[in-house]
Amino acid sequence: MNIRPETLQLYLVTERSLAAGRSLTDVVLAAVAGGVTIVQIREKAATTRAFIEQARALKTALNDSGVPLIVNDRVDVALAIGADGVHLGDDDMPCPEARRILGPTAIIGVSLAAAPGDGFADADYFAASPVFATDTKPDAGPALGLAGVAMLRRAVDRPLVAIGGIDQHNAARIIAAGADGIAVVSAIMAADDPTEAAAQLKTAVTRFS
Ligand code: TZP
Ligand code: MG
Repeated sequence: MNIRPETLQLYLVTERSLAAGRSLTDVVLAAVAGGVTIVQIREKAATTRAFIEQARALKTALNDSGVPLIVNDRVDVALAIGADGVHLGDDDMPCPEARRILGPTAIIGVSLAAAPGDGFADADYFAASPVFATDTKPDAGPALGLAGVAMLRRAVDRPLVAIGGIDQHNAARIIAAGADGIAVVSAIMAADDPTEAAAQLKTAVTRFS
């Protein structure tokens, strides 16, 4: 296992379109100052070249913080920039192939909507997705709810984070349901003050951890 549960406490997933004129790096660093513990760069529209440039810039910016950088979907981009790991969904490279390419120390995360079958032995953590419906990813599938988080907590023996529609008002309930942490996009990326938003989320998470 290449990640400790505490590292998942406050997981920021980026969305450039919500940065509202601010640079992605500035929003992410402000959020890290507020307590973000891990960052995933998610660039659904970027070309491969642009994704590599943006991921490399973010990795450099995060270097001093010690906060790990995970790449969404793309094992090749993660490998190219020496990211700490990759986050894989249903349509992405299967875990065993990702492990073979990235090596034994890379962090591999996998989104789950149901208990995993075979083929997930190489995953370091899982994400319950989506826990609630969200405008940020309208095609994310049916909401699992808190009962789904609790079910996955019982089903997996790895660190577990939850994503989808999480904000400062429901964050504590996610942890109470058994997740080690919360992953958010809009609650931080769209906040006027990402430092303050992250700090409030962190308080909600750690109160119940
Ligand atoms: N995967 C499942 S839901 C989601 C992703 C990337 C988006 C979560 O965004 P928000 O704004 O935190 O609801
Ligand atoms: Mg994906």
